[in-house]
Amino acid sequence: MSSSSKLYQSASKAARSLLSAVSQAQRSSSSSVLTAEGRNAALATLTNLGRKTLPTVYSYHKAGGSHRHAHGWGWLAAVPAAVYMLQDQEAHAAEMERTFIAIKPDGVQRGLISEIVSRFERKGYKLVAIKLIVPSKEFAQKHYHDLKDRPFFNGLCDFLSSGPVLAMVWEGEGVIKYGRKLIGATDPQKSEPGTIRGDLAVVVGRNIIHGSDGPETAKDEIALWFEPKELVSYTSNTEKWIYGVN
Ligand code: DAT
Ligand code: MG
Repeated sequence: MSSSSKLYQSASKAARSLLSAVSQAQRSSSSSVLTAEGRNAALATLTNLGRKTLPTVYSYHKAGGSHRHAHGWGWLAAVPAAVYMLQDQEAHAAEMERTFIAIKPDGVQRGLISEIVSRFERKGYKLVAIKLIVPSKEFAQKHYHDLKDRPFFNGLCDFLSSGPVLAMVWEGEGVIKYGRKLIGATDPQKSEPGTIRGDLAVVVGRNIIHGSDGPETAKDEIALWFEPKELVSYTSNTEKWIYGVN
């Protein structure tokens, strides 16, 4: 198990025990259910997790520090929020990867941009870069350099540089491999129905979309098509509903 998975699990466990302590306390009208000692232990758990991995939670706790010694149950209101923030951070602790996806000139001309983008969006992946460009033939040759000895290489590069290409970077857990599943087999005659090529393309020479085939190519292709400043890192509000461990 990777260290981030371990962190992920220990954060989950801490979040769950906090939630159960809180709901137990909320079920009882007596304020003695969760003692000051227990409360401080719970907050210490959050703080320790925060120090290690969860800066948002830590600063949240620090910002709310004045409530620590307050009497009553006011501080409890902060706990579920902190737990959700913890879960937010958990999502980030998971290993996110990025892949390069491009809608080729045939897909753009056929008006399939929104259809294809929506399949990645609906799955739960996050768009972190996008632009419409007409690549030069030299650029297309760089992109497809692995195929330079294939008989179709020249025609393929002519085609890729024949019109606008929608270049994108998508982020998510397992997005490189699963993105290829969404796309389907290279030859649309063999792509399964339900995949992008299976549903929307007929022949290999017009298979409408490109997707990186592994972590190394993903890295190289993102670097070829985008400058680092064009990649936008942000937190999506839906992440806590897309990632989580129960
Ligand atoms: P993929 O695009 O699924 O990663 P690939 O990297 O093997 O497939 O090939 C790149 C593109 O080259 C592919 O999308 C379409 C074209 N191509 C592949 N095999 C071909 C063939 N046998 N005849 C014509 N074009 C082909
Ligand atoms: Mg390929």
